Amino acid sequence: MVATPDKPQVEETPLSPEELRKIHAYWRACNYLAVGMIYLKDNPLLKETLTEDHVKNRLLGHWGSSPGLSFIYIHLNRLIKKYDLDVVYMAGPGHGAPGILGPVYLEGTYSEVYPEKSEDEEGMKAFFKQFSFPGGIGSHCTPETPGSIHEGGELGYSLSHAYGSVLDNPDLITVAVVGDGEAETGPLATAWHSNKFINPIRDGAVLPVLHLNGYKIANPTILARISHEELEYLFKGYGYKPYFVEGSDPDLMHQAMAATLETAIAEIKEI
Ligand SMILES: Cc1ncc(C[n+]2csc(CCOP(=O)(O)OP(=O)(O)O)c2C)c(N)n1
Repeated sequence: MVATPDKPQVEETPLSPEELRKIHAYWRACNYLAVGMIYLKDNPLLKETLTEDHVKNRLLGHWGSSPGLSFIYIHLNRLIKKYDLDVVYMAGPGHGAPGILGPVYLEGTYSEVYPEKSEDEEGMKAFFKQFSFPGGIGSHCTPETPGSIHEGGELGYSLSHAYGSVLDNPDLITVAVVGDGEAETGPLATAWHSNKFINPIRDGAVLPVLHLNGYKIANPTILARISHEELEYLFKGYGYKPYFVEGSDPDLMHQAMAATLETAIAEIKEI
């Protein structure tokens, strides 16, 4: 079946109304944190009227990448809990770090490692201000990110690192989120073939998620401009079974993502 925007390929709706409400709220909280990290150095809860003094002078970090990265993070967490999975998240669109740091802060890990970035107003202010700020952290997932083993600053290596992580690691699933801009680098374009080195018994599995948000920063990407049909055949040619999750209605997209990930994880487990 060909997927069209808002008409997902996998049509089940596995989320109960309560799960859907909670997942959507969690995602919106992540998006708030992403905007806060990119723009704010003060007034983190917007309790005061916003003034220029609250806003960073130099803005970095990709807003256009961040909601997608959090969206995938949250949906993976649901399945990690449901099936007790061992999963590594490899984030390719590196400047989308706010989309990773947001959920890492919300789940409590960030404050555990950096107690001064506590889960209250003061901690949130410090958490926002440090992002891409002199003396703080970079605008991509730097080694300071708790649990980070992939430096997102130089594009091209997320998929090779993902395949490397599952070698001789049969119970691991590494989800590599590849930016459509990153996909245009030589190392990434070649790395799709790493599936040829994987032994289904001895090694774990890599689940690549191509983040087709259409742009590499502000320029159009090739993979987002070719037809679904061409894209599907390209990835079948590389040896993958592609699924499309595409649209703009959040409720439909949460259900579509939940259903598609369930399908992909079930297929991996069967293998
Ligand atoms: C090897 C390399 N070349 C160029 C850059 C500069 N750069 C940073 S982000 C980016 C675009 C990335 O596009 P995409 O992967 O689609 O991420 P998104 O636009 O969604 O943030 C580029 C070209 C880089 N970081 N590394």
